[in-house]
Amino acid sequence: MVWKRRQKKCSITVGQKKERLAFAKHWLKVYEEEPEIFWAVWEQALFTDEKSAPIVTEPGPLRESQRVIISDFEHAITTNARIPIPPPLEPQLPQALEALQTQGFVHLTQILSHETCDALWEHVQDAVNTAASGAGLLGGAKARVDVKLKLEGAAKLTARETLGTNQLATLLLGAATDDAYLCEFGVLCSLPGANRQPVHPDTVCTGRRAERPIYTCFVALQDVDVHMGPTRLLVGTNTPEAHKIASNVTSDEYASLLANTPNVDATLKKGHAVVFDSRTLHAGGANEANEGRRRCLLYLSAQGPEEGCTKLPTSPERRTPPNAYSIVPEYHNKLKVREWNVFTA
Ligand SMILES: O=C(O)CCC(=O)C(=O)O
Repeated sequence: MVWKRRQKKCSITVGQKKERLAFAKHWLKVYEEEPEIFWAVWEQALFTDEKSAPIVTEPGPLRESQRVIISDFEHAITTNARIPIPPPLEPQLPQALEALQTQGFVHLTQILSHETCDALWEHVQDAVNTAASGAGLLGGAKARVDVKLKLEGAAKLTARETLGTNQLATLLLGAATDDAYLCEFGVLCSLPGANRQPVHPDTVCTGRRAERPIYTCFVALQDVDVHMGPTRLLVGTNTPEAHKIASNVTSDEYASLLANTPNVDATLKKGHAVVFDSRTLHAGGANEANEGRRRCLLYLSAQGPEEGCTKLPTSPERRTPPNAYSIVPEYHNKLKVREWNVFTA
């Protein structure tokens, strides 16, 4: 295979076949700094006849193969700006709230005991395995499963231990409003072979004063190592400026945001957690087919109603589908976080 480029024009010749490719400037940087990734991505593009895949725009119904191309590029470029995850904090500390507000996420120390992590896994494993066999695959994505939880058995105990005993509610209420609802509650699993996700926020960031982000806590139900595709979070991107840039994934400005924004991988210990502002750019990583292991995260999210409202809307203002809140529908707008003591009793 021969690859030639003159300024921004590029061609690849494979045997007798010559292909012209169009690409944004940042691909030169990927080629120079991460040639293996460059080739892997472009070979795929060439042989699947998706020559324009790396310049596909978001939002839109991306095919899984296109998502993989975008995600691989984003992974390569963000890897250069990776920093170690900060030491974990206790949720009730003012520093934890400050980190969440200024950096868009915070790393939390043990908020679920090993025993409860194991009990929750026992509780959900049949549902996860059933979903993994087809029906519950998340957004059609390979090997990612989402199971919403009812407040019963080990799931109820989990909510009580995190929110109450270990004071996660203090942090969620401090970040959201005092009348915030528990708006998402379930278990997310990525299995070996799961693809990397494109970098995304969970909700929009317009800068409107009334805007209310969702604060999501991911608790690791087992240790998460680099082979299992930890969540990658881009520091301080919960801003309208970052969102404006990120809404044009093909631009050089977006590539430069990815290359220059420090990011962390949430390699969590069992029972430890990250809480993030839904506007923070992030992505679940690839769970490696050979060295990966099942990565299960409990998620609990809180959101306050907009100013002047007492309830949440029927679906959150997301930038990409699916739009629904990840909670059993009968709980929507019913569970106030500050009343954790009642609904987990
Ligand atoms: O898999 C993860 O760590 C992140 C999941 C996520 O961001 C999502 O499903 O929107």
